[in-house]
Amino acid sequence: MAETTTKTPVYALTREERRFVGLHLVFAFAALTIGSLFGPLQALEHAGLDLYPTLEKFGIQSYYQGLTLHGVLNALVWTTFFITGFLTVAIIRGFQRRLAYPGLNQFGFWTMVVGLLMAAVPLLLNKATVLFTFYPPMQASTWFYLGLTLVVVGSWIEGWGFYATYWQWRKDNPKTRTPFIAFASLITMVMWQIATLGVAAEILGLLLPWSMGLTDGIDPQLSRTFFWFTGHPLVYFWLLPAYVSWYGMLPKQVDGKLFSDSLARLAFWLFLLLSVPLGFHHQFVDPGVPAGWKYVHAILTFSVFFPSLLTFFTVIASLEYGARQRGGKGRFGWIRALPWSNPSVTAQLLAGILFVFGGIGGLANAAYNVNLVLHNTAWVPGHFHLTVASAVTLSFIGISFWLVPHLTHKPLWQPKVALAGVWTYFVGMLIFSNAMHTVGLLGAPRRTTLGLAPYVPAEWSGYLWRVGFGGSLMWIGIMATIVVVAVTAFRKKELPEGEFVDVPVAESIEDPQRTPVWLDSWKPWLVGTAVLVLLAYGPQLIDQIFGMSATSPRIAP
Ligand code: HAS
Ligand code: CU
Repeated sequence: MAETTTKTPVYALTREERRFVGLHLVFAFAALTIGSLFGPLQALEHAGLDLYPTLEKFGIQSYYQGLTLHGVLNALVWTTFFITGFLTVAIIRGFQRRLAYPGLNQFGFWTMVVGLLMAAVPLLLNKATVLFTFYPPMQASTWFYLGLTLVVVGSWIEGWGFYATYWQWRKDNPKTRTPFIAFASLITMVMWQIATLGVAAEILGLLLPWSMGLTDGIDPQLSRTFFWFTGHPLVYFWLLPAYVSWYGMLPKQVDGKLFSDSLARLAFWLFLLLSVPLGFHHQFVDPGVPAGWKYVHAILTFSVFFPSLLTFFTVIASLEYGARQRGGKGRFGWIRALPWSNPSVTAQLLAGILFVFGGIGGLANAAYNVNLVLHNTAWVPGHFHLTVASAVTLSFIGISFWLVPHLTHKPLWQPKVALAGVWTYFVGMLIFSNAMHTVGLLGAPRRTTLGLAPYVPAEWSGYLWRVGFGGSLMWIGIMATIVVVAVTAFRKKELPEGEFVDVPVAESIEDPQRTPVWLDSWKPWLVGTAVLVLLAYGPQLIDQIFGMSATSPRIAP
């Protein structure tokens, strides 16, 4: 069985709310479908089979245009649309009340859509082939920057709608602990709104005027500093919604309970505190950032490792609790008692397993001297496919396996195909990411066509072949899951009259009311976050802004 149905949902979303969230998923899955098409093309190119020339008649003019579409659609669009939709469900179901201003949330969503369309045109016309990090002095069309800005602003507006809903709920429930899934969603949104101040400054202050011809040159160093102010916490904006599910929903799906409400809340507060002030770990090789500041950000990066360790412990303890309720025995034997036949659960378990490797690789990245060896090599995409393309994307796919039946009142189509899809993706990812890490250590650069390059040493070829093979398997796996989700959404068959798929909301073993008040109050954490961000970034931002040298000429595709 793929999803548990119930006769009386605790709190049901209205038809309009379901439709509204569903629209988010339509855009999210459309982006994932198109974005994923380029994955195997890049992987096969590395293996020596370059299919890009055949795409020229469809307007895709280069490997780099394909890579840009892949990164922007998968890493930016799929995630942001899925997350805003999923968090809307978590807010409504968590607070068990309607959105305070549904019109505001709708306005936010349509702003995102307009932004997406605005950015899509230059992307498809090869006028924004600047990869998903859009580093200057590569220059994209003004419409690309404007579009991205609108997507971010739209997501902020949806966030304001969440805050208003929280304030209404708080007025009615002054003494109750914030329901966990809503609480964690709010922190995710607040973190995102602080984080995106960097890219807002970069686009509005530097890139837009430059692309409009109002300024002659650009300062790549300052742009990169602004970009990574956002770019690092962006990865936690992707990760935290998966954590909302791992802590707040997955335990329920395995017949268990959240092991510790306090630890779960502490992990989310630590992410608010520590996500932003460590972007220099992406700039270890930048000559314009002094070594001392790189050191500070490296230390802070090792600190943000801890909330993920807390998560590792708490989530596995919750899973074990559930598995033992289901009759699981033995030190590790309980793992077999988890409901592996449920594709939603399996997708998230496999996401977690891959994330163990992704997390360890992250630590290697964060060590300055090791980073000098792996920076800008294939190791880095190896790392982020285990994180954003595994921990995050596989979790979102798993969530969709109950969320789409929840929204449409239709049973999941072919749970077995769904299972086969997530396992295929998992195996493909193991092969692909392992090969990318290793060939990266051997010196293979990232973001470069490799297959036909004359300098490729013979020792890379076995790994590059595995990149191609693993990447193709991943594509087959992800397509199978997308087909399952799409057929479920548009099939005729409905659930039996009076049955629903409820949002799985896990109870906690300890009563949340006993969780200390400081783990449910915003002020100390917000003040702490502001202070830490100012300390870690303030002096460098002042230095770089006052020392700005906007002299770099543009490179346009
Ligand atoms: Fe990273 C580069 C450091 C996490 C994404 N990262 C990237 C880039 C991306 C990315 C996209 O310090 C490339 C950007 C670009 O284009 O240039 N990263 C880290 C560290 C962590 C980390 C220390 N990264 C992520 C996450 C991402 C992500 C999460 C996306 C979602 N990363 C770096 C650094 C670079 C970098 C440098 C720059 C590299 C360079 O030179 O360019 C940590 O947060 C990781 C902590 C994670 C763990 C894992 C805990 C495990 C858990 C699983 C539990 C298991 C379960 C399963 C539930 C410690 C929680 C149980 C199953 C059963 C069956 C029982
Ligand atoms: Cu980072």
